[in-house]
Amino acid sequence: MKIRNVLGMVTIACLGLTSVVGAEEIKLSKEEMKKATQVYFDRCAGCHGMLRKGALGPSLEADVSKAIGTESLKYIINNGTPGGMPGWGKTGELTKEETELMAKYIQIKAPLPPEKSMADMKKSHKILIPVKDRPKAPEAKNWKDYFAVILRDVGEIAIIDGVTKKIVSVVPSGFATHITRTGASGRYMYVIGRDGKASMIDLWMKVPKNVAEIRTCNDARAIDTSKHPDFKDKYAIVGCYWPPSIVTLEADTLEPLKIVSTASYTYDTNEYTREARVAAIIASHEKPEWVVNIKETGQVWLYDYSNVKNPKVTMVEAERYLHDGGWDLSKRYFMTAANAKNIISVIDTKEGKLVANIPSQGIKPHPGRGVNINSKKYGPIWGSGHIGSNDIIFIGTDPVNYPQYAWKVVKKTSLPGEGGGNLFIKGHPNSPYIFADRPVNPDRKLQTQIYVLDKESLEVVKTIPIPKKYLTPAKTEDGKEVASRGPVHFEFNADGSEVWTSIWGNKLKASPILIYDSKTLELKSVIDDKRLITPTGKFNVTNTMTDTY
Ligand code: DHE
Repeated sequence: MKIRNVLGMVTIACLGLTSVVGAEEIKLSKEEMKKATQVYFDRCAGCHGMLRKGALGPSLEADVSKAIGTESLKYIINNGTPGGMPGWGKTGELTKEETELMAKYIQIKAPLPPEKSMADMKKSHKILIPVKDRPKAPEAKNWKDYFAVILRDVGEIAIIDGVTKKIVSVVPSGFATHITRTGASGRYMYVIGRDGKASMIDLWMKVPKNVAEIRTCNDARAIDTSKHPDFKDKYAIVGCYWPPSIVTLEADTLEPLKIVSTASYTYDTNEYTREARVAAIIASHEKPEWVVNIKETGQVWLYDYSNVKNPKVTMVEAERYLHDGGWDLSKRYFMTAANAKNIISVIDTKEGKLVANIPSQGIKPHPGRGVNINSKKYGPIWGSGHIGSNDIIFIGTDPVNYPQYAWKVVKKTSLPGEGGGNLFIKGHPNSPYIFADRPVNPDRKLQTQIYVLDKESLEVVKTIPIPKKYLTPAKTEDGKEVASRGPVHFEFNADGSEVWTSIWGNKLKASPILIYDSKTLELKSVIDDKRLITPTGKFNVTNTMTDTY
């Protein structure tokens, strides 16, 4: 495998790729390249970028990786880092051979991923059940309290009745399915896979099924719908990582209508960025607008869809690299994390401008949608956790009645123990508590607890360890025993009396959903079913359609 160092240059051969560095030559066969490209897409591209320029994770461009070297890269890929990089070897997701392969692959120049046109997209479009053949009225009583649960590693969605706790159907979706969102009326659950496959499930059916699907792009994370009263359930939007673009679709058939490229210039240094990925999208309830985070350029686009073929876009300069975020309590301000800069950007969607870039006082803020509280002391506040540190922060969001707190961190509290690893925090107006997870903290004890914060004191008042019997270990293909990661993500039922979390297990074994009373904090029920493979995100119909968190 090794040949002498020549010039430190990268050569691309037709049967594989070669990179010559220092005394080491990296050569991968065509099969190895194919495998590594897929693994990179599945596990690495989300944080480091398809072109490996970095975002949530650092740059992995070939020269950077070469400077680190194969042995150190293997160590990092296997064990992870305290900053939030998962230990892919330790968690059993990558074998020893795959770990070594990836350590080599990232020292070779990133291959350019394929582009996609409207014609490509149309080829994949399927109306599985035409609108006229769908139910005219709901066929199930509790559909507004259904939960869509992502079964990540098998690319499926479990639809679970929030009242009976029964799985009413399991529906196929895209690869490594990421999130779901509802339309304004809640009838359809829209699903996005990491492979850009969008699908829609009709929740009015007795046994909910997919009624339409389309492959919008090669890599995506976000989907939403038009929520303005005049455009209720009219359009859907997919935000793509690759090709970086916004795709607008008909909401009842997923017929594609428009593609807009987001490749653009960074807001601050004005460098051209081909990989300007679409991160969070949120629909305004008051304007015919989607609020769209363009990760690498640091712009938030206010995308007016009222003239869908000729959209208007207000490009608000915010900060890099934009990731996730959600509404404040009034649903006027979009609170979003520029996570690599440790900033929360606040966008006023009424005025169409940036209000503030607030230092988050922690490392890598990661709010999901965040959490809203109407605090006696500070008025309406919004909160976020961090991946890279144990800080939970709360920001004042009412500049009229509480101007002294507006756009300031009014409270910073710490999760117990060292390190971050929090991914999601969730609340509901009817619960006195908010709930935080920590699935990517390297410490086993900290990883497998639920953190409960009191809404008034904003302090952690309880930690709930997950009973061992729900953290069932699984055996990987190479015989290694790996334990489930801890609980990930929370969602409330429609009336806020229960909070659901799921155990993020290995794909070789099913993992349960645990349901707690949101006031007494007692474990009320457990949904344990062999179909629940890698349950991650959970989306209640009522809370998703009303943006309650
Ligand atoms: Fe997510 C939200 C991107 C990994 C579960 N995730 C988001 C959003 C983005 C994003 C941009 C906001 C969408 C929106 O609101 O429109 N996620 C990414 C990544 O790029 C990343 C870091 C790496 C990757 O390769 O994909 C990533 N995400 C994960 C996971 O590994 C999680 C934990 C498990 C999984 O199923 O994939 C995960 N992400 C989620 C969930 C949400 C989410 C559950 C929605 C939170 C909510 O409450 O609304």
